[in-house]
Amino acid sequence: MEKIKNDQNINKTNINWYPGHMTKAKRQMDQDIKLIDVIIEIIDGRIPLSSRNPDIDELGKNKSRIIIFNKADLADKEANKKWIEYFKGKGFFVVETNAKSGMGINKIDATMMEACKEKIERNKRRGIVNRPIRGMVVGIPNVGKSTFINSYAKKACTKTGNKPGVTRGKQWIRVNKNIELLDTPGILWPKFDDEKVGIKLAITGAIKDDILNITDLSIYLINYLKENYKGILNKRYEVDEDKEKVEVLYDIAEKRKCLRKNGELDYDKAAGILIDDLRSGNLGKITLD
Ligand SMILES: Nc1nc2c(ncn2[C@@H]2O[C@H](COP(=O)(O)OP(=O)(O)O)[C@@H](O)[C@H]2O)c(=O)[nH]1
Ligand SMILES: [Mg+2]
Repeated sequence: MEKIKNDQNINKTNINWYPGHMTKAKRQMDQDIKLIDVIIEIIDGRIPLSSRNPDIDELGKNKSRIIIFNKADLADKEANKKWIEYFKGKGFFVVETNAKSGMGINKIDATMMEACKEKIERNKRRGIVNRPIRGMVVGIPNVGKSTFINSYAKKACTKTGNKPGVTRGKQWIRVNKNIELLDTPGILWPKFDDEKVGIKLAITGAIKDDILNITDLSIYLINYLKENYKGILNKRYEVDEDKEKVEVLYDIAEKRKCLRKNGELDYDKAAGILIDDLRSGNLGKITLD
């Protein structure tokens, strides 16, 4: 009994709100990873660190690794460059993409081949030809896994179906004669060592915003924008952003005529407008990590 109570408390403090799910997803991924050569990890370019779950490094330690730096269209261009260099420096192959528009997708084939070069050469030496390299897309919720798979694979190719005995129950998408992709992406759980990571995940929409208070999120965002993207709040809402962060939120509520029924300012509504504007890119290209 005592233990259950504790678990519920953990849920309330938002550290780990889906432990059951997480264990199951991880076990599934452990199995799937055995079937593939290369892990295609999708991250949200606005939060390149916060949108990664480092468990993938352990799970995929013997596999080739590609990072898809997705939602690059919403993130700060200068920051994108720096983060991409950072990941390359760690030994990852990196492709910058907008999975929604298709930007960068044409670079995936060559990157897959490059990432699996050793494997392809080993196969050749052993006389194994015509064996496609196999990849699996992984990432935390909402980073664009489905959009990516659709954009990269689904349109132009056929499903290979089940291969009895070898890959029972698995659907593979044949991208071209050299490449196959596991049809279903692996879902990683966001990680919350740090409260700020949770806040950034909620602001960008990776986790449900009812888990964290939207006004708190907006205050964090206002403070961050004041410090890192001077002028953006002023430009969008015509507010004096040098004011204290809470007052900036009041001013946004006023400018946007966010009123409750009793005529008082509705800060929650203003917070919602701000967060929506960030998510849709209306505030401009912003990186939070
Ligand atoms: N602007 C932008 N939106 C994207 C991009 N990739 C995905 N999205 C959007 O992000 C949301 C989540 O994408 P989805 O593929 O469902 O994520 P999944 O949960 O990882 O499968 C959807 O609204 C997509 O249209 C991108 O590169 N740029
Ligand atoms: Mg999906």
